[in-house]
Amino acid sequence: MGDDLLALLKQADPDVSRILASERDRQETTLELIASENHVSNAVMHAAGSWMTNKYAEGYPGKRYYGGCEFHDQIENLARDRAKKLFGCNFANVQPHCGANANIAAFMAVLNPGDTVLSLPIKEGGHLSHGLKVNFSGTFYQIVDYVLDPKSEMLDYDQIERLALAHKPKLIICGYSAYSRVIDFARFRAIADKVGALLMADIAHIAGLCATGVHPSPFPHAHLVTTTTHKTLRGPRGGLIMTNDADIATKIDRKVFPGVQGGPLMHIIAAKALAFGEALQPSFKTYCQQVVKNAQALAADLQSRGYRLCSGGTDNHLMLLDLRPRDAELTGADAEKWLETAGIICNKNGIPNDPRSPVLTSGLRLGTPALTTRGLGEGDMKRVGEWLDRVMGSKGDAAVCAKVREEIRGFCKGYPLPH
Ligand code: DSN
Repeated sequence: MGDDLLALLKQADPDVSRILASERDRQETTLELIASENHVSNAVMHAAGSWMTNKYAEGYPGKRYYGGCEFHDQIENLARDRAKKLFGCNFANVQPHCGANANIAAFMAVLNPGDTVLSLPIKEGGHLSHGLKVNFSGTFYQIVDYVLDPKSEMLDYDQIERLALAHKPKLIICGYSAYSRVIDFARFRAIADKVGALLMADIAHIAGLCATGVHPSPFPHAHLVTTTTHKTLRGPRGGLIMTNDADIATKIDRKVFPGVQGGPLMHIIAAKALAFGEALQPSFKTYCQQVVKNAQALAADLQSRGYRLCSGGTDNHLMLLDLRPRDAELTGADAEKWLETAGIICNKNGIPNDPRSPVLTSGLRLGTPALTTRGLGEGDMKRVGEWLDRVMGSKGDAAVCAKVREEIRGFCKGYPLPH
């Protein structure tokens, strides 16, 4: 689609076309290691840019506030049915514009302002919508933090249970943005049941892995499951909420619309339907398995070069590097900047108990979903590890970055974006 689209845009608007062409070139010639990003198929991209963008469809299939919604009902029903099949649950709302909106609607469906929520804070690998003070969650709800075990840097279920017993939260949240280990959803549910809390699993990062059995499913354990659709699930940018509880389902529908949003993005819902269809194919399971194999290969390579991985490794698509043992002076901010110059895109990330501020950090988060989509395998991870180490080891030396940039540009020619 790329060339056709750019030719059309060039005629319509050279300024927009120039910027989009540059972005395509950036994606094509760099290595995308941001754990929350991916490259969608051309079919998903087309669906997201389709006629469905022209229509208001406030409401739900069969109950819209606008005429002309026959095919919008069909596409939303298809997306809902496929989401249910993919995750093995009874209900799906495919309208949230993003993961944060899904979480707002989920909170509003089951909580009253002031209710207590037990969650992992962002500085330990949680998400801002799970209770950060300046976010809606930290503003309107009473947040109690659990933290990772300081030694193992893994979830400490005994501590979570103690906190749950002490604070009697109405909601317990699991599911994270920078946690590389398996989540024991059954154990979380047992803790929730002990204190009469609801369990919400935000599986945004691991959704593809959960859908394919590469990570255990949050069902039947979680009362509510929220996710984005664009990370390991490899769909368009968007959100999704699921449950098996009919009462919670009714509340979720009311809170997504009209509680939080107006008109749904029907073009994105069409693209979600398409992506869910792709994820139901056997090849998607193979893809997700390869994502994890690649992450483990990259993790092992970096460890062999003297980098410390938080928790000592990875079970999923991401890893969190503690840069300090390799270079006490190196910050995540510097590493992110130097690596971008060299054609490796990633993000600085705080590590548990990070002494540095969130704008500097001592860590780097790396993920393999996008590289795996392009076809890189475990053998390629050595190469990626070597480039990472050369750039960081040189402290961002301009000549080293320029050399690595050229090598990566050449390497990327062998791994084109989905077409
Ligand atoms: N901002 C996302 C991430 O990068 O993990 C989470 O929503």
